[in-house]
Amino acid sequence: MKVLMIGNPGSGKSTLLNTLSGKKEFKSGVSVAKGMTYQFERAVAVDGTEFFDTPGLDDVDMRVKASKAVEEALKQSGEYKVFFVMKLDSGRLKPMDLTVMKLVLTAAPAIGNNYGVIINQLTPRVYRQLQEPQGMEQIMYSMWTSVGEGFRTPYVMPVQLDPDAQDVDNVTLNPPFFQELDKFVKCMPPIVIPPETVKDIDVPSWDQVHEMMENISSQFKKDMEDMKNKLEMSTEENKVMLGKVSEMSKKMSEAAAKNAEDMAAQQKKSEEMMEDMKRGLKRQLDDVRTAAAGGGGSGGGPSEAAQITSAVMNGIGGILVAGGGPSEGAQITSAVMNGIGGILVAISKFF
Ligand SMILES: Nc1nc2c(ncn2[C@@H]2O[C@H](COP(=O)(O)OP(=O)(O)OP(=O)(O)O)[C@@H](O)[C@H]2O)c(=O)[nH]1
Ligand SMILES: [Mg+2]
Repeated sequence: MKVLMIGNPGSGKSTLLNTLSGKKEFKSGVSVAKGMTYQFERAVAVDGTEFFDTPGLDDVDMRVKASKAVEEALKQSGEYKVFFVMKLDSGRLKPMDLTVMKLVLTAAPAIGNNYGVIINQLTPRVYRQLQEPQGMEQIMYSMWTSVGEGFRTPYVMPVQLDPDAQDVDNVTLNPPFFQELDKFVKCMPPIVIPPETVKDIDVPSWDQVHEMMENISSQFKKDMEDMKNKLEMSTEENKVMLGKVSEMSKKMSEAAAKNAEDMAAQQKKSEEMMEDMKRGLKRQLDDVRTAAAGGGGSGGGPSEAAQITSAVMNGIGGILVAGGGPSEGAQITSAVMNGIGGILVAISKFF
């Protein structure tokens, strides 16, 4: 089994291979302007796995030499696990890394979409973002759009930056930073690359492909920003609508409370008027009774009957004006219909 790492200078290929192989056979470290690895190199682990390191292609002077080294690594025949190693720039894939992917995949069609992508040296914040489905989806979508049909891999692995490895030569990563990667490399399905199917990497078209990748990346960035703006706009509209609804329901509950208050005040007023009226009627009834008792021997003349009628009629008027309870009003009205005697009975019952 051959584990091959391809990618631009400084992406961390040699460091990862040293860590995975358990041997510090690949020279890794800081190299200003030039790549650290400048030719195809190999190391064999104790279990027989061969680890292939290649130079970064993003080095103008070295590009032709580096592409020959990658072709050589791809032509070793047998089973391969191919990985592209890259870092992000402000959370986004770099056109330079996508250019390398596109050129190498085109030169080795046997790989198709059976390769892995290691997004290396991620800051804790971006690493966390890529743990979210949405974060990883964005990376995958941008990558798939760039490499095109037939080259869209589902095997993408984010790896967090190991602070102890920063700018250190020939270092290996601490276990928490490569354990997941180790599993990822082991689980990657192998493919066979027949050497005769490997073509020359089209280095002369580098600038053209790179320009294409830049256009795709900036279009993707613009699409993402548009989407974000639309989302923010609809959130803003929702906020305005929600504000209106809560304002309306506040007004409605205020009106309902006021209505209840008015009704309670009205009720209280009616009760007070009813009480007044009862007291007035009682007084008049007492007057009638006193007048009736005073007329005793004569048996009551027409003037007494007139007095009683007028007292009762005043009572009824009082009730009608006060708008008292309908049952009481009805009792009195029907009593009037039945004559003065009836009125007296009804009024007596009323108290
Ligand atoms: N902090 C941190 N630094 C890393 C990590 N991986 C690599 N580095 C550092 O990055 C620098 C470059 O790493 P290399 O492994 O030499 O990169 P490369 O891809 O082999 O580079 P070339 O051989 O030039 O193509 C070194 O200083 C490493 O210590 C990591 O996970 N965390
Ligand atoms: Mg290297």
